Amino acid sequence: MSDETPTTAAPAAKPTAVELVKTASNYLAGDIAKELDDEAPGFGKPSIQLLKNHGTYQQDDREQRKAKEGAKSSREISFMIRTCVPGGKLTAAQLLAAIDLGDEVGNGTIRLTTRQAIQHHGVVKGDLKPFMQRVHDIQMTTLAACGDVERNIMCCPAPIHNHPVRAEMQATLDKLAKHLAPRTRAYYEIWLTDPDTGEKTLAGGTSGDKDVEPIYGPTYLPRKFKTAFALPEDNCTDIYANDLGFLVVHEGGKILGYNVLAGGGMGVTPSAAKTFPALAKRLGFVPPEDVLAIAEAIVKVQRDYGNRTDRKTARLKYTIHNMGLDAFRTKVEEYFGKPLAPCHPADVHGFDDHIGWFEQGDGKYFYGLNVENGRIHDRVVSEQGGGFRLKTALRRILHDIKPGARITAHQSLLFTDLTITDRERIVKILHDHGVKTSEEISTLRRWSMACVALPTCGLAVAESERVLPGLIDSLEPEVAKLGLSHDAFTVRMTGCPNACARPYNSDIGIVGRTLGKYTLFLGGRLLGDRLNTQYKDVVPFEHLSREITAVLACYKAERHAGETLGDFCHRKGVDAVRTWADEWLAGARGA
Ligand code: SRM
Ligand code: SF4
Repeated sequence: MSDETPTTAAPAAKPTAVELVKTASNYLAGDIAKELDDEAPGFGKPSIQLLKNHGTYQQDDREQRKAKEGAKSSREISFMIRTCVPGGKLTAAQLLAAIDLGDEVGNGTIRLTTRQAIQHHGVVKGDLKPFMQRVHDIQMTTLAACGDVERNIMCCPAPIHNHPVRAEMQATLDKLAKHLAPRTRAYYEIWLTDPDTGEKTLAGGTSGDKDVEPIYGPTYLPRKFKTAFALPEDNCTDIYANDLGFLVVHEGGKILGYNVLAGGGMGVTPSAAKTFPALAKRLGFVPPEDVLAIAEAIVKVQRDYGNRTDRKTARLKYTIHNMGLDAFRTKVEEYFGKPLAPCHPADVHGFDDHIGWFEQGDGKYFYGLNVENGRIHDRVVSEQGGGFRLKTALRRILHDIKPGARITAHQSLLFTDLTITDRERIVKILHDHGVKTSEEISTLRRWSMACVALPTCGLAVAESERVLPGLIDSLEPEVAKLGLSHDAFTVRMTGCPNACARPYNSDIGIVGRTLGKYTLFLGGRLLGDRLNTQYKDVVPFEHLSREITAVLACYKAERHAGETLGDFCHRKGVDAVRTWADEWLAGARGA
């Protein structure tokens, strides 16, 4: 069954427009090459869809739209480009090149994403090809960073060498990332042909030729597909939010196998009741040598049974919901060719964001630097001072010290392979550029995360990255007054319910509802294994600080010893927390 030519589910209904585009594209080639050479600043609709699979989104700065109203074209087109960084692991040279690209053809900043990848914004059409070529030159790719394929696979990035399990897990991720990478030649032919000779050939294969894409077939997947690896004691990759998760089961420094989790996903469309966030379900256990085969089987089941008639319900979570978990498992076993063993009892019980100084176990050190919302930029407020120059500081560190670099799933950065003397040098460089070390920022800020949102994200209905730092500024003194400065809880904000900063399993989720207004969620937790519950809706941004402070006051007053914020809200229930907090806000509790 697994070797059969892919078929699509629900044949009676009409495939979506995106499906038709993929089908006609000859393995993602379409008319991209032709349109790349024309004079227009952007691409036609089918190419815009296909380009996502090549790692780029056609966008426009939504604030420029307003500024240009009345002009011939009110949209200034540019492109977001995402580069894959499997497991978040890259070299100093690669990160430096990414920063250079941001300066040379992007908007002068780069962004570390919630899935350990890198995003550039503001690239114009004429710079796309040189951009892809530079990325290729540094042995990286943008292929499959977005689109209906396996995305950047996540893995705990910590380089802890006396923990052989981590090294083996990271090596397995590398193999899986290669195995699930699309094999179409379209990417190479469009972006990587010699610009001088202009030599181009048609994309490999013809529609229906399963050898071009033995795993995906000509129509690829019905929707994006995301995979993560995690350890029970360290779920820093938020494994339960992924379509496919491999939870390492280990004993005595050896990997016994992996618990396979399937069907996690966060995005919701509020107008469509059929959509919902879901945690991945525990499917079964596989020995290490079966990781590639089980991943391939699950991808193929999703390929053949995922919904290609409605993109809103096309993710694996809906396939599992519609089939039922047992029927899904049976189908996976059929494709896998043997039964799946039941899950090992191991489950997530710890979380580490790897921020701060650590020994690697090989005589070297690594340092986790908190990068607020993953944005690497210089923010000079005035000639007299203020602001910080993070981008310039990173250039110095990467150039002078040449550490390894790793991106965390919390949008931050690890410098690896440091000697003891590098510690002082790094701190000095950061301070010289007005950048706070991780030790100098609050626990609250360290565990906060915001998505991109305005002005580039076409789906944003509210601000996120640009307002979360200010919200944290206003919360910090309140948290200190309550004596909670050392309590770790996740605050995750997004500019819409698509949930790119994974707000639905956080302690405090803040989700854009409409411009300047948000829905508040409570009761998830650091471990990432529980969805939170809606607490208040349509909360104006200006009220968020006091609303959250009231919740924290309730937590402080009524928590059990050792109870985390999320566990407290979950135990007490959002209704009881709301009643208490509203009384506190009204002054009835001595606020
Ligand atoms: Fe996301 C769409 C940014 C992680 C769920 N996401 C988008 C787009 C491409 C907007 C668009 O479709 O036009 C955003 C680009 C905005 C911009 O201007 O840069 C965008 N997503 C991001 C990033 C950069 C947020 C960040 O601040 O880091 C993250 C890039 C990750 C990466 O490197 O691959 C990012 N997105 C996520 C996550 C978190 C995760 O994967 O762990 C989620 C929730 C998990 C999930 O997939 O369910 C997520 N993004 C979505 C969705 C909702 C998908 C759904 O099934 O409902 C969309 C909209 C869509 O696909 O239609 C979306
Ligand atoms: Fe855009 Fe919404 Fe994702 Fe934020 S959550 S980046 S606003 S799609």
